[in-house]
Amino acid sequence: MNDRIDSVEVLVSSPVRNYVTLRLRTADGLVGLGDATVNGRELAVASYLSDHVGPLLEGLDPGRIEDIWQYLYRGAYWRRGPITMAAIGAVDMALWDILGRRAGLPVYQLLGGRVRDHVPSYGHAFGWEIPQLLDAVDIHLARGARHIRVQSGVPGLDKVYGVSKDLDYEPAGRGARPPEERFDPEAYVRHAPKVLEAVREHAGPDVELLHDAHHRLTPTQAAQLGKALEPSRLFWLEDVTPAEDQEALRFVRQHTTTPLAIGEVFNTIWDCQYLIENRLIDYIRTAVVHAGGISHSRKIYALAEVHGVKAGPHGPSDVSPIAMAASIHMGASVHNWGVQEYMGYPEKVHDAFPHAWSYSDGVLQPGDAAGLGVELDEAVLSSEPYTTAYLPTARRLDGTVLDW
Ligand code: EZ4
Ligand code: CO
Repeated sequence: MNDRIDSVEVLVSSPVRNYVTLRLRTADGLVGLGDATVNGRELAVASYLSDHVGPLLEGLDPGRIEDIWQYLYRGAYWRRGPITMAAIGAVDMALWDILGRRAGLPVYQLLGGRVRDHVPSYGHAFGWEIPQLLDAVDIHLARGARHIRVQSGVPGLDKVYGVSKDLDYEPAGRGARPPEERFDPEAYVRHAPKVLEAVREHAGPDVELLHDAHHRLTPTQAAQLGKALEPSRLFWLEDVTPAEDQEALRFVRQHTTTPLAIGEVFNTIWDCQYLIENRLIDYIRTAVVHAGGISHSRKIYALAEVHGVKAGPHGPSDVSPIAMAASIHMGASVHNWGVQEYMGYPEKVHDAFPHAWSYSDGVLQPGDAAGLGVELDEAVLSSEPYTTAYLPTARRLDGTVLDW
């Protein structure tokens, strides 16, 4: 018996970006934190938690982590999907946090202990023009990074995913409607190989290069791009096609040896199963927050391990430092780990979520604090109120909606 959950709080806050945070307390005074942020749908998951999940949790034994997961997942008729799974994910993270604090051990220790000295990560280098991009790559290299994601502009376009004309890149815009962008996949497919070739030439053979196509291509375009990028030897090419049509990846795979990564919008092991079992991808990108927390992510990684697929979790700045902590603890203890995306956070976000995990020289460390090792500074957290913010909507040059 591990006491009882006696308080469930959902905090919606906006230190630069919008975050949904779950805080559980036990009757004997322990606190557990979970991240439930779903970018652009924050209030939906906050309602799911406070209206539907919170009342179920009160009085339960927080040590029954797997049982509570099954209760919230199988016990509800309507299930799967990003809102449900982020809510369950937040509860699961908070329960592992409580267990760690109760035991006086970091979560990675509860997961079986370290299997590596540090957790490899990659950051984002971008430049609208190639010379700016090469300067950005140099900054990452000087920091000691071994993995770098590179994104650039496309001639003739004003806005392109992953890059801006100034040095700041923040995809989500405040306002009642998403900002709109015009995109030309054909021009992008023609241009991207030149960009990656210039980066490879500049950075030399040793560094690992990653690139994100953000669900914008047809299967044929994706295959052509993968082939054209082979001389640049990518670590991975991410999200080449919209993930619903999983058979498309088989076609892409038949035509290129460029490694493929996908899954940042997947929510359950069943979303990943076909691609993993058929070995159609090299890296599975589910984020611990959006795929049901630590308990469920472990199962996804275990399925991946059997099929030679590695973890490469999503880690933009809208995955809060709590979910980042959970991911780093998994990265320290999961054998088939590839690399953790680490976009980084504005200073205010680090201040709002003081954390034991750390980043330096291109790698992450979980730290040795008990639990997930993240606290809340509520004054900073609530210093900016939530306002609606959305990732952009993309349209083709003729106005047809394109996948963001
Ligand atoms: O577009 O952060 O790999 N990273 C990404 C991100 C996403 C947004 C959505 O959460 O694709 O930049
Ligand atoms: Co991505």
